[in-house]
Amino acid sequence: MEQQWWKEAVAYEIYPRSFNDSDGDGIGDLQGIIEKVDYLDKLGIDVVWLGPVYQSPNADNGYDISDYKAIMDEFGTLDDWEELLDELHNRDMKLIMDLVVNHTSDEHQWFVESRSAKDNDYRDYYIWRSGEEGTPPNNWESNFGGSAWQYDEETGEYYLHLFHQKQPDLNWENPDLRTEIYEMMKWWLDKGIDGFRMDVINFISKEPELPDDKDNEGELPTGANHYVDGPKVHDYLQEMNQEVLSNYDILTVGEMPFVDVDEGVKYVSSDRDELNMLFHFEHMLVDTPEGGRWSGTGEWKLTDLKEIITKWQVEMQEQNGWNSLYLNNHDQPRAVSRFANDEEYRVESAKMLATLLLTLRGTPYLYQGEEIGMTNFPFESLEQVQDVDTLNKFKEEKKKGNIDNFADAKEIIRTWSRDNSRTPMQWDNSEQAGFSDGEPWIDVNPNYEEINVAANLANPNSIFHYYQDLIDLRKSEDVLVYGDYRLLLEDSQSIYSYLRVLEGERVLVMLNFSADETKFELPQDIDFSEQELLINNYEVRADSEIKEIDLKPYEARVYKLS
Ligand code: TEU
Repeated sequence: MEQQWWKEAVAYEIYPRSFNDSDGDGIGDLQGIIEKVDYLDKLGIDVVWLGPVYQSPNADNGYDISDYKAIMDEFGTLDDWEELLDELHNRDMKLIMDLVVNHTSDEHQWFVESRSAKDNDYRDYYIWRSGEEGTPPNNWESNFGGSAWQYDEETGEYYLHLFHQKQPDLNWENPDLRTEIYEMMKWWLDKGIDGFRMDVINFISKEPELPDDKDNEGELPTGANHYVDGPKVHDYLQEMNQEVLSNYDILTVGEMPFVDVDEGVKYVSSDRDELNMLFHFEHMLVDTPEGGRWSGTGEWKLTDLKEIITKWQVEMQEQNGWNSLYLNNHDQPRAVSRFANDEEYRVESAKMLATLLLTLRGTPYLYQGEEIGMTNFPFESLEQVQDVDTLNKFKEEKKKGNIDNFADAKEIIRTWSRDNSRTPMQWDNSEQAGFSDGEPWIDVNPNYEEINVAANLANPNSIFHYYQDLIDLRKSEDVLVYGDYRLLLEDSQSIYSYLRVLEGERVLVMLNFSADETKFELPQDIDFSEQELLINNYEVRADSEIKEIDLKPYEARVYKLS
């Protein structure tokens, strides 16, 4: 297995709007991030993935970009950004930027031109189709609900938007557009950034006929079959690699909703020269009801989660690919609320999930607040919801007559809203959790007095310190980076256990996903004469042997076997 810095790195996602506000306007900003660089260094982070900070009217919090080469006013200036890059590099940390090139804002100059006339030079930068007002060109649905088409009176045609109507999709068939994007990427790379996280990059190639979707599956938005991993996506990424990526020593990670493992390995197999790794969503669908997120709250089985993770672990290792690992991000509920226990066993179970994240094969990505066990938000009214996805779908469901008011949607919003992970980072127990001296753009979680960074730093047994120890451990044990993964106890509904194996070195991981004490029985064929406890989330107990142990609720242990 080829060694690469990006395989050994631990990454941390910052959602800039919610991280730290330095100027009291209630919105996180670049100077706010700079204030916290030492904090990230202390945690042991190697790579910061910075959510979009480009100029944007914020229909989707920066994922609608109106100028790729300017910084959003609310976040600061290009000088602030340069300072952040320097501060990270001075501490041997790297910076990867969000690259959002499936769509732009409708306020981007290209789109302003494009919509102005059918014969405008930029017309073909976007996807226009003729149609009578009221009958969209096909039945595709936006990922945020409603039709994926917006009628534009100026020229009497429709444009495609797979997300918000203020996010028109770019037409990657157009070579001039591709050249402009590559040029923009080089502009940032030449400033010294260390890579890109590529937003919905597996959506950029649409089937050119844009056919109606006749066999839509429940969880996918209608139309997805005709643009997820579309016909030319690998050609485009190989071209991008050739033109741009291969000229730099960088980390590239593609965000790829709905990708499956067979397609997934194609994007990242080392001999195909596309990307280094990808974010798939299969484990994010494990608890999604058949009819999609708005049809219910999430039930899931550990055996399903293990099956999904195992499939990706094994395929990537067999096909020369590399995984990225994550349990939450700015679009997902908080991991501890979703996959563990955010009440009685919040601390123990957050540590247990951390153990999973840091001992699987792949590059781990923490999401801000995960390292202190931040939880979902207890929404009480629609006024507390800021997320355009939630608000749009609420409107659509109401139109369909499925819901009437907030109370009908409360449990769904509490379970799924993207805002769960977008509430301000909880720095201390002062007002607004130390996030801002002003009124935050989104409410602070009321549990900030208990759950915050200051309290975590003061307590040697905190979740923060456990992450710190795990990150150190991962860096000191090659087997945790490069070792093969082998699942144990496949059928257990409460225990997730696996081995990592590298040239005779073996690490054994045991994770109790249940709130009950659970018996762990080591399979007979695993022989060893000695074991060394590397890390665990309860007080160390003097167990005479590990062939059979009663694991406490959410207990996690990692052993080295010899
Ligand atoms: O996300 C793509 C995407 O499909 C998710 O937003 C999806 O809605 C979510 O996982 C719920 O299932 C990316 C960005 O991460 C997101 O913030 C943007 O809104 C979206 O693209 C459009 O740029």
